[in-house]
Parts: sequence; structure tokens; C-alpha cells
Amino acid sequence: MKNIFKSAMVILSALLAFTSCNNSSKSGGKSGALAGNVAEKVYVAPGEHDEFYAFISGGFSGQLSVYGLPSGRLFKVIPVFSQDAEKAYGYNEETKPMLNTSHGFVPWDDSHHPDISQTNGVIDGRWVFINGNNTPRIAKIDLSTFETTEIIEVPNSAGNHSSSFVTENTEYVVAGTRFSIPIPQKDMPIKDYKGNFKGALSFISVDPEHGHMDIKFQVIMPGFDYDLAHPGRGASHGWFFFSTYNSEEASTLLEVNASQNDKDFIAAINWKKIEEYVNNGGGKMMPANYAHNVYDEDTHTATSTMKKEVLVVNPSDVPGAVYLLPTPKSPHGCDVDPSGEYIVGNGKLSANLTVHSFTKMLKAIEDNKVAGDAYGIPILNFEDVLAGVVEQPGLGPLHTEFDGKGNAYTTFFISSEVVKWKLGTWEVVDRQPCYYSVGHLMIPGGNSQKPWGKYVVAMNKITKDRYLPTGPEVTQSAQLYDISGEKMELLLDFPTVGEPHYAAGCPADLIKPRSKKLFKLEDNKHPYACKNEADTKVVREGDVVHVYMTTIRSHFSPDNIEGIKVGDKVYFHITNLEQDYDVPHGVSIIGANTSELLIMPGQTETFLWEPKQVGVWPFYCTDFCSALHQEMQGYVRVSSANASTPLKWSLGEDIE
Ligand code: K7E
Ligand code: CUA
Repeated sequence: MKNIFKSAMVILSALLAFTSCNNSSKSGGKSGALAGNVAEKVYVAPGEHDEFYAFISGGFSGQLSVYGLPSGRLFKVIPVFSQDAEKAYGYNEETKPMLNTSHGFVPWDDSHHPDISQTNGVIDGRWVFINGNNTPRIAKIDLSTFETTEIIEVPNSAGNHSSSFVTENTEYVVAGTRFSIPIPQKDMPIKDYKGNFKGALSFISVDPEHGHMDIKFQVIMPGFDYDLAHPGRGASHGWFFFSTYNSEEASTLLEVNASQNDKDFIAAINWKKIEEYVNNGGGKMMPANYAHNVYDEDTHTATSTMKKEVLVVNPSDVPGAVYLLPTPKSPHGCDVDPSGEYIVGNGKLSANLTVHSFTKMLKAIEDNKVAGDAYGIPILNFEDVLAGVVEQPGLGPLHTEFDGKGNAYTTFFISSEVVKWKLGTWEVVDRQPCYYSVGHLMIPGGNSQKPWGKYVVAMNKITKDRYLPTGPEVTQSAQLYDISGEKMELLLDFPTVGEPHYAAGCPADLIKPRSKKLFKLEDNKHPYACKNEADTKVVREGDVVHVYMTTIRSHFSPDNIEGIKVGDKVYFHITNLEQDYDVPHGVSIIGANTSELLIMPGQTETFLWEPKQVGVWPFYCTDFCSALHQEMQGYVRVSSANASTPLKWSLGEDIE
């Protein structure tokens, strides 16, 4: 890493020497070169709101964090594939099923690519989807509650990386496999990879009203690595594009063996055509085993269902549905411009950026100009589909976004910069250094027909000296640039949670008015809800005890409980009776082997306590809710396993 970093810096300085007449980026060094009014541009005065939301993936934290732009302020970390002790996600009984998979309870994943739902090619701010790479899953976060409300496991997949990208009307969220594997999985020699391992590209339908996900079909592709993807839009709506590497189908030492071919491919999938084929009874149901986890807002509870089959499609059975576009060399990013005409392949090992033309692709298909095939999938001629080449724009291109004004912005990992270039003329018009080694970048709405091309956020892999040191692990970081003018201008560095792989953003106004303030108590259908203090109770069923408890400023009901025994399983079902914005209560009890609960107004949540010691044990509110928050407490008397202490509970009177 050190060497890469060093050479990156050498190249960076070299490149900086070539940049000229940009008064905001001179003097090469760290940050001393900012123009005087930069602070103003990111300053959001106390009490004011940011203009944009940015949802930044947490990479190996398995989370999604919510920021405001331009301030770079962090508002919330949404747990998705991870347990979160702050919010009890994955700890309370209601959300544990969200993390169920065919491999059991898997409370971690590696989340890379958030994408916001769209209507008519424009971001609609209803949901964010994000992928879990490691144990392949796609999650949906509801942007009225900012909570993860659905997770579907993806069978026949591994390293769910070319995910999760949505089509123009959120018809599908697409999940492509990074690793090809035996389909179905079986015990076989790894050396027999070639020709036997396959890559599944999954099209997950999204119910237009409720957002419910279901795997509509999987296209079973040759055993390449499917790295990234983007949907067609506008004229190319109905197609989906996937970058591939390892078209060599190597299974060992890929850093050498997967870099042999001069060109890999972008796979173009006509999903409309396959959808039609499938709707007419095409495809084959194959046995599978994958979890579908859904959180119900009325019961405040998730359920996990194991699904037992999946529809697979062999591309050879649907002529005209799948083509391969030769793309130099091991392309990573695969990005489609707002018009849907240009498909940019960022060849990691290529000196140039390759841009394909959708129109030319259709023409080549129409003229039946085929250069060959891979396992029956036609390969088009490179020259026939090429729109243009951006010559030597930088080193190590990874990802491209668009400003909606005819410009594209590409990140270069090795030369550590964002390069702005023009669609159509392919000329480089500006470049700005990143600190350091940038991966993805994000323009709000950049993956839609309508980007808001005011800012770009660069997400960096290495921070080094940009912040106060915090031991060997330093903060991850993003950088904000103003792109409203001819030249980009660096405005802000801000720390991020986990490795910020990618982000999705949109104007705050698309989300703000829909944001929920509380859950209505009358709509609460949780089986253990208690909507009235008078109805609170403690019920023993053998050694299982259910506590129906309520909270309201500033007490629990009941607050004294006796008759609990060592060895009991005590479920605290707690309903927050508040019907007021921003008044959650928290709760925990001494010795509980779980996190606190943080219960929103009108919500019911449950935790399990298994008392191991005789005594009188306190519990208390963990969220500072009122002037008498510190009085919000209670006691549970725990007797020995064979004691005969009667079960009693009370509030405001002494138990006798
Ligand atoms: Cu980090 Cu999108 Cu997983 Cu490129 S990916 S950098
Ligand atoms: Cu309730 Cu603090």
C-alpha cells in the first residue's frame, strides 16, 4: 500500500504541475490553497437545514450513514446488515429476524452501493437499496422512517457486488454476482472452474406501492466476475449493463491470471425481453434456499421466511437478450449518462476511458455484426459499439458520474484525482486532486436522468495525514467539491463511518416532508403492545415471563416487579405511550446480555432478560427524555429458582 501511495503522490505532483489557471487548487500541498469564500459555501447556520441528503455506505461496517450537504454533518447511522447497540437493531426480538439467512443469523456484511428509488427516471426519495456483499443480500431502507424494512438473500450468488442499482421506475433492483460459483452449489475441484462455474445476475422486482422485493428471475451467465452495473435510461431503458473482469475464468492468482485478455466485457442485458420471456412461461424453476425478511410497521416486528425456489434463465434460450461489448482492460465502473446513450467502462488497467454508444450497439445488433461468442452469447465488435475514447485522462479509473450539463466526472485511484471531461468531445476540461486514492464519487441524482450537478462528493480510500491521528486506524473520509462552475473547487473534507464505498444523494425536499414524526398508538398491532397504563401486567407461562410494560414521561408501568426467579426467561415488551415528536424512551436492566431498547413514540419493542443471580435489580430509562429522566427507574426482585415468591407488579404503591 505504501508504495502505491508513494507512486500515487509522485504522479499526483506531476499532474498538479500540469494543471494551470485554476486559482483554487494551486500550491499543491494539503489545504492551504482554498479560496477565501469556501467556508461560506459549506456553512449551514445553526438551526438551518442542509440542501441535500447524502446516504453514504459504510463498507465493512455494514451500515448506511446519513449526511447533510454541503455541511458534511452526520445525522444518523442506519444499521442494515449489522447489529446496532444504540438502536437495538439486531438485538431486540422484533428485528433479529432481519438478519436471518440460509446460513443462520448473520449480523455483519459489507455494504457498498446505495441507490435511491426512481419514478420516470428521476429520484423519488422513497427508499434506498443497498447490497450486502459477503452473504449476498439486498436491503431496503424506508426513507419515511430511515429504518431497514426489508432484506432479501440472493441465492446462486457470491460477493454480491454489481448491486444494488434500480431501473428507471424502480421496476427492479439488480444484484450481480462478483464471484462465479457452481450453480447449484456442489462439492467439486476448484481447478475445474472454467466452463463449470457460472455468474448469476438477479433481477429483483419491487412492488410499486409497498416496495416489497421478490426475485423475478436470475440470468445465468458465463463464469466471469461481474463487478459493477448500471441501468439504461431514456432510450436505453429496458437494458442493464454490467462490467466484467476475469473473462479468462481464472480461479487462482487473479492479479496476474485475470489480466491476460486485452479486453474484458460489458454485458448488455435486455431485461424487458427476458421479462417478457419469463411472463410467457419461460425460464426454469430451480430449488433454492434463501431468506426473505420483512419488517412490518404495524406490528413493529420482522418476520423471516425461507424461500425454496428461484426462476433461472439461460441467455441462449432468449436470443437477442444478451450481448457482450469488448471493453479494455478489467473494467471496474460501468456508468450510464443521464440521456442513456453513453455507457462508460472504466478499465482499471487501461490508459484510456472507453465510452460505448447505445445507438451504435443497437445498430450493430440490427446489422447482425458479431465478432464471436462466449458460451453462445454474441460478442459485438469493439469498433462497432465505440462512441469515443477519453485519451490518457489519469491513472486507474474507477467510477464516473454526470452533472446533467454534458459533463462527466471520473475518479482515478492511482493518480488520486477527479477528472472532468465532456461527453461527445471526450476532452478533459478540469482535474482536481483527492486526498487520497479516491474510489467512488457521487453527484446527487447522478445515476438518474436528472442529476443536481451542484456538488460532487469524492470518497477516499486513504486518509493518512488529513486529520488528527487516532492510532493506526485513522478516520475514513470524503471530500466535497463545488461543480457549479467551469472548474471544480474543493470545499470540504469530512470524516465518514466505515469505508465510504459509494453514496446516493438527492435534494432534502424530496425526503423531508415525508419523514415520519411518530407511530400512531392506535395503529400499533404488536401482539404484546399495551396501549394503556391500566392494562400493564406480568404473565407467567412456566419459566417464561412476559412483562407488558409502558413508558411515558417520566415513569415505567409497572416499576416494581416481584416473583421473578433465577432461570426464568423474562421478555420485556415495552410500549412507548408518547405521541409527541422526538420523545423516545430507552430501557435496560442490570445484567441483560443485550443492548438497550430505544423505543419510538407509539412503538413496542422487546428484549429478553435471563436473570442469573438472586437479588433486587434495577432498570432505568437510557434516553434523556425529560427533567425527571433520572427518576425514570424501577426494580425487579429475583428469587431463587425454587422460591415461592408470588408474582406481583405495581406502580405508585408498595408491593406487600
Ligand atoms: Cu469500492 Cu463500488 Cu465495491 Cu469501486 S467498489 S471503489
Ligand atoms: Cu424516559 Cu429518560
